[in-house]
Amino acid sequence: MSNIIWFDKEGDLTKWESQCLPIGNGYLGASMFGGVRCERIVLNEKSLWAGGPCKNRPDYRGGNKRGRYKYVAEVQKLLADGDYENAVKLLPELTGDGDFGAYQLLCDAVLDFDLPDGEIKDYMRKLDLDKSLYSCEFTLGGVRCSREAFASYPDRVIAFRFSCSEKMNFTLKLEKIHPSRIFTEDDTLVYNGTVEDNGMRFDARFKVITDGGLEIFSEGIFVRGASETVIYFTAATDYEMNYPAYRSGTAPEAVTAPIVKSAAEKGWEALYSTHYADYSALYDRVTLRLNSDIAVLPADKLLAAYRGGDRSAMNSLETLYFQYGRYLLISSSRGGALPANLQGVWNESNTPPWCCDYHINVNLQMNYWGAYNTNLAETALPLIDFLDSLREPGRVTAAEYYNIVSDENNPENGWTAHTQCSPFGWTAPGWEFYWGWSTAAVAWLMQNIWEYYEFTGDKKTLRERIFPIMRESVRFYTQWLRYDEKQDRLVSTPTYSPEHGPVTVGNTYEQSLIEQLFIDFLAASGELSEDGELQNKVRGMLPKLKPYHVGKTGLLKEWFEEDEPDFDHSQIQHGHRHLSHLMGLYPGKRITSSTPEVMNAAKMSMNDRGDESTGWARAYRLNLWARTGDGNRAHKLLRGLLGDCTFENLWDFHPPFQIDGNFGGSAGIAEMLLQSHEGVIRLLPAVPSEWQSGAFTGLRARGGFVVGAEWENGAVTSLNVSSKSGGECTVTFPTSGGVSAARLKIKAGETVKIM
Ligand code: FUC
Repeated sequence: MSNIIWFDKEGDLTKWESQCLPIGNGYLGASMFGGVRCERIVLNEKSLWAGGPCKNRPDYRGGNKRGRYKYVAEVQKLLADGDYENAVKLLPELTGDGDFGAYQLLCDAVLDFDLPDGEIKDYMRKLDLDKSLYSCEFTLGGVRCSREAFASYPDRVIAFRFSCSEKMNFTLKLEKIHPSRIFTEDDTLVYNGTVEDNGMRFDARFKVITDGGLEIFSEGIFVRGASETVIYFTAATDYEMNYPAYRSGTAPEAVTAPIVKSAAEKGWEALYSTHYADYSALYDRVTLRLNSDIAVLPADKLLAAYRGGDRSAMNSLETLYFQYGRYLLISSSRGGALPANLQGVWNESNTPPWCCDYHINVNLQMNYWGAYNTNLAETALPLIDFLDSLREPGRVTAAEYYNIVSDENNPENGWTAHTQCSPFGWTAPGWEFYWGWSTAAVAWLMQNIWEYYEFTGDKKTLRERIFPIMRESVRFYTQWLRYDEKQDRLVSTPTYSPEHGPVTVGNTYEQSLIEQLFIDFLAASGELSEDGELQNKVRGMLPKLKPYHVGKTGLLKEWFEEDEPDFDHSQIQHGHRHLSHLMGLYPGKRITSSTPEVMNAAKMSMNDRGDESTGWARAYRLNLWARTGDGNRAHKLLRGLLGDCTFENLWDFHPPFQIDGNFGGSAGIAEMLLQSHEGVIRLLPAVPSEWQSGAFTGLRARGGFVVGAEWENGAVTSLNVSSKSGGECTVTFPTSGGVSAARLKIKAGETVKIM
């Protein structure tokens, strides 16, 4: 089955987040509407940011205020003494300040086509996920027009092709531009400028190869009498992921000019085949079929049919959404570039929601949940690089807010970051405590990078890239934890469960994330045969974290103090979108079938939170229910995510558009089909009754195993497991008579067919 998002009508050029179709190569993004006479292409370069260090901001310090640890100590003392009122008064001191900046739009390219009058016929615009190719075709006044575009990672270029059965004219004009010079060099339109806020330099080039005439005017080009025009577009900035200056010192035009030149030399066909080879090497690893009947409908009608409960629309949309998440990840997260931000790489504004940043109290983590189980581990490399780049600025934050100091005698002594991060090493808390303080956010992110190793077995990357980041984070937490007499635990304090409830000591969110980090760190140390003082310290601290407690109500406690008489229950929101006390169930591995009491409390907590929420929060619930093994409930969440939180172009909304829900949804579908967090590979652990039959290939399990299976009436009918590097595993799978298990020994490069 082909995976195509298509429409039989033009998109509304004013409704970007719901109508556009996106392409991207990790560095660059373009989104198109399929406008017939007028088309708008929103263009992005992922490092184009306002904020950060610059001439006008010589004292930029990543948001860090000085000497905050004194207030932190005071707050800790007051909380330990039970003086909540005075502790809270000091919280405004535990914040960061300064210009955070924001992800910027590069510009809009607006195209006006000189077309005959008449009715638009045979219109179709589509994003073909299998081919990673956008196209739009129609007939107007007897003229057939075709427009295509793709974004190539290997050639770092976006190519647009405009063809017509008759010779036609069009203009291309750049709008919503930054301070710049727009000029031409031969057949190339150059848009060269700076971001006003910080002087970041950028250069964008449109090299125009046409069989018609080409004229240049001040903000654009005029193409006359052409039946085919190809535009090779690229852009670059002088940003570099390098503390403290964050500038490369290289003129961006030195990057862009050779790119468009060689792209044009290569030409459309050869560029596309390089692009397709690169893309399909990732994308084609996984296929999915749910049941057999499918609906072939434009995306808006498919969504409507899905909402109406149409079975074939369900099969089609769920597989499409699954692959769309993978497409979006490949298109927005590739090695060498920044990781996928709140909107991947796509952005139409200079003041986007939440600055279109790197939010780490759920969003950035969720962006990468599908990277491993949907077999796209390479897309997580930008995340590893980014976290590595936060270590140096994160040491300043560790020193100023936590008094954990790195110096010559004690280098790499601990780094941290809070709710929001920028490409300029903003690691300080936000400018308001109640959303901005999140000491355990980094511990959470450490799961994302440890899993890279769990799923790939790539020891070199573990040793050289991942372990140093984890180890320094572990150093931070081992110095941060305090013994609390009242609780008889080692605690993080003060803690604030993301955007919910009162400020407390050792809440479940922080305790459970630090516990998981310590466990993963010991596992990583074991893999690398590293053992020493730090590992001993961690072993000693681990049992004293005691994160999970079941409250009087039977729910898993989000706050340790919940049952105390003076606990302020009025601050609890039962339907809150965050599920911060359930980290141990997903993405963590501490609440499992072997901890039935806590599992039960977790389920009660999930019921208490309810199923209705914002986009990402539904995707989160979907993954959690998948982990409990309740396929029907997971499916209910998936239906809610698709039915209530998805735009026509299948982008997730919070609202507004936020890409984490797409990624979390895709990861959740994989989690319903295959799980491997309990030491065995479990097939169809949470398959709903709606998925009677189906098949998948290429899903990945921990240990680097790749699994393909088919099922009928919930029973596996065909199953194979392969491994690149070889290994042993146990696989369990439902059969018509119950659950079977197989112990496998797989040689490197071998595929074992179990049935
Ligand atoms: C977190 C969430 C919000 C939003 C923001 C970008 O802080 O609580 O809902 O998704 O990130």
